[in-house]
Amino acid sequence: MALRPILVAPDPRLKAKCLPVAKVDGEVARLMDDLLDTMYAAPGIGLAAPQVGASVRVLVIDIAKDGEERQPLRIANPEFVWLSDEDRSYEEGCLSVPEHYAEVTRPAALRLRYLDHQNEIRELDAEGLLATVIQHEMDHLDGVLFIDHLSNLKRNMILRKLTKARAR
Ligand code: GNR
Ligand code: NI
Repeated sequence: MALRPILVAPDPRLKAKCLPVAKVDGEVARLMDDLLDTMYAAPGIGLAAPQVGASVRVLVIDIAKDGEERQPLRIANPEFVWLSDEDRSYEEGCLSVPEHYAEVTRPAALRLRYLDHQNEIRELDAEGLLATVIQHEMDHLDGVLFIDHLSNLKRNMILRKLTKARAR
């Protein structure tokens, strides 16, 4: 069990394009477990490696509700196999953009291919909240935050507030 500090925007480490892992070995599996511990403690429903300063294509998700059994997803090197033409809009937040929320429109459903914590190739079909969070986390691996989907005006307003809040 290890918690890692979560980086807050604007931080250049959140803008980097992350590299794939060569394979999911013990070190990557440990990173996945640290990400889950950090995500549950926050609390959040997803967390990507760059949010704790690790520039690799690794992320975790658990959208189970409070009181329900945990359903952790440990994901490395994810790729979209399919994205729906249909979109959906959802009010997103981000642990790296604390206390700000905005509607983001993305494909409503998808199929994902990835490596799990045992380095096995897996595929997953997702819709609804899970599809939204998968895309939010995969954006992080390319240095993209949900505020990058907003107008320049809205994004700059949020970034200015985060910079001011940090100075305190
Ligand atoms: O905890 C989180 N909630 C959330 C809500 C709507 C859309 C996306 C998310 S992900 C976020 C955690 C986070 O920042 N992951 O990168
Ligand atoms: Ni996020």
